[in-house]
Amino acid sequence: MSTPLSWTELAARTDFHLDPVNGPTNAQAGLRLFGQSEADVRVTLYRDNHAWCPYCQKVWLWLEEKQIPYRIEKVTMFCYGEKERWYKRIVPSGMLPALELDGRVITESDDILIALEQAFGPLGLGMKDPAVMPLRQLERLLFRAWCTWLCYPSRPRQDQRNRAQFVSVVEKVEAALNRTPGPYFLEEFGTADVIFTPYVERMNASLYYYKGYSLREENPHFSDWFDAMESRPTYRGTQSDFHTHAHDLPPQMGGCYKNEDPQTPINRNRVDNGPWEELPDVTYPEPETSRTEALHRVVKHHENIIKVNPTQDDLFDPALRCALTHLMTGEVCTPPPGSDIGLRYLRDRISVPRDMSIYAAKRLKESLELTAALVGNRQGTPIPVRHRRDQDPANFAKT
Ligand SMILES: N[C@@H](CCC(=O)N[C@@H](CS)C(=O)NCC(=O)O)C(=O)O
Repeated sequence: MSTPLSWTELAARTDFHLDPVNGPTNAQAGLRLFGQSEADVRVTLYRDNHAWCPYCQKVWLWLEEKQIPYRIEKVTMFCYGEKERWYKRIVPSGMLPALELDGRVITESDDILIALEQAFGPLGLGMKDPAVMPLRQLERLLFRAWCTWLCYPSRPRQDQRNRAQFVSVVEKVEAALNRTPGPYFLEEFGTADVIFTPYVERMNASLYYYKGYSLREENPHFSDWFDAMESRPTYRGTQSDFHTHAHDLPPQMGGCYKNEDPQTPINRNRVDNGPWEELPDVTYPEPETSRTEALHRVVKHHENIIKVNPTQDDLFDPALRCALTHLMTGEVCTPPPGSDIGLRYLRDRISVPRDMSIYAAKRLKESLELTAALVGNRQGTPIPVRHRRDQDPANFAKT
């Protein structure tokens, strides 16, 4: 097949609809009501545009679990653009997250959760509960061991020592998870699980990509915990994928360094070039809507997607439609010669969950790559590691 479907024909092939305000957890919402009225809103969460900030994910997940009605104001992170002046008037440091509760501004994610608990009650056992406190300390210990391993260049022997140090803390976490009858950190799901979520998700992605180490696959209790988290629609709505984290972390962390483990290049190739289906970043069954979701999101934003792509518009437009035609019909559609770079540029910039959910992104990447490979093997412009200004939201319409 050489003629792709038109934008009108493509639009007709998706009936994907998600109610951002009252539907399941999603990254696009500006208001969350959980069936309540706007007059009930006492909270505004200030978080980053791209859902990359781990501390924001912590507060986001807590609000979703407790179904507290809230507004969301999205702010630019230093690594991908300029901080909004209006935000610096509220939070002069520009740091995220911040929360406004009954008109009072609170920063520092732990202080935010404590304030939310005071207003709305704890999620399971609270932040200062004697059972939760040691788990919060353990999370910080794991965080530090992860940073030491990931964020400094090291020779093989030092890398091995850093790995051993990290694994020794993981063993403590495995032991903590093993002490409870269920998959969570305490008998019931609660604050402790929320506290661990953002960085454990990022550890799973980054160590797989930079160190050839698969946290989720190598540790049975972590594996059960991830599976249990993925059974929660709240977590699924905030969940990212390996590719997004592998490339959003370097500028945020001040660098991520790969080691010389023979598994590392294999993992890196899988994350960057697929097949994405095989990655241990998700295990819940793929929803039937993954393709229609991906199509819906691209159709909605296609004008901007085409505008920011490095390939000429009149070349990239049909190439993108070829990939989407493949996504929806399974039929191979040859794009114009020279469009491989543009297709891979987009493949590398699908951000989960900002743009779409994890399975939708896998399906779209698969079709973009298969279509690009028909006309060439050139890679897109490399993803920068010191900043992500290629992701400046100023180039995109508000979702
Ligand atoms: N201790 C703070 C840490 C917050 C933090 O480090 N936020 C980062 C993003 S993850 C930030 O706002 N950096 C400024 C920026 O990237 O614009 C908390 O728990 O809230």
